[in-house]
Amino acid sequence: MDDLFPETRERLSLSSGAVLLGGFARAEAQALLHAVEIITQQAPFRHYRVAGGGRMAAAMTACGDYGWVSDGQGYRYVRTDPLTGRPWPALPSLFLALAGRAARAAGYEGFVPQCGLINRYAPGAGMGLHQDRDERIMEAPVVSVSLGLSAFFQWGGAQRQDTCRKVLLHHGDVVVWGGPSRSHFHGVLPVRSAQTGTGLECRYNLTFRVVD
Ligand SMILES: O=C(O)CCC(=O)C(=O)O
Repeated sequence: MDDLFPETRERLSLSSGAVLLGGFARAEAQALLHAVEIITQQAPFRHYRVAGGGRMAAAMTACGDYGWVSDGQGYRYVRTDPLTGRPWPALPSLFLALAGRAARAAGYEGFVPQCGLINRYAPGAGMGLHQDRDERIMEAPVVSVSLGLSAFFQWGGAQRQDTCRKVLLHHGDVVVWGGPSRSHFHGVLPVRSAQTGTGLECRYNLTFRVVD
């Protein structure tokens, strides 16, 4: 099934340890977007290069003690923004509180992220199937918040060739994955434009992570 009726999306298990919390962040979406705007004044969006030389379709930035970067030296977390030479902007308390609440709702107590990665997807941009494995601590979950345009999230298994489930993520949805699902493959299909509702012309995704 590609999409789900609202009443079944409030808490939808994707696999053991992974759950969609439909609309969990909707009430605070405007405040989250405002925080993103302030962060990106200090650490602007940029397109990283990936292994092989291509450009990532999603523009990225980060906040917190660490940001994820990709360059000629590979994929990794660093404490200083290579674009500005300054530390990443602090994680706003709003982000910390939401991440902790969402993790708890998904069954993960005591989640305190060190990093908030921010992806911006213009229409046509997506993210290929991948695992999140650059964090040195894999015990903590990843908390992922969707804002703006809707997009199909691909949720796979521990192996790249495992069958993927497609779930449409809307403005204010949160997905949490950890435990047995922490290394599952996932991706985002190219975002389509011309949607109504939020007035935003792109999709934002915030992921909160523990790095070390
Ligand atoms: O945009 C999303 O929903 C997922 C982002 C993602 O997979 C990542 O940042 O690793």
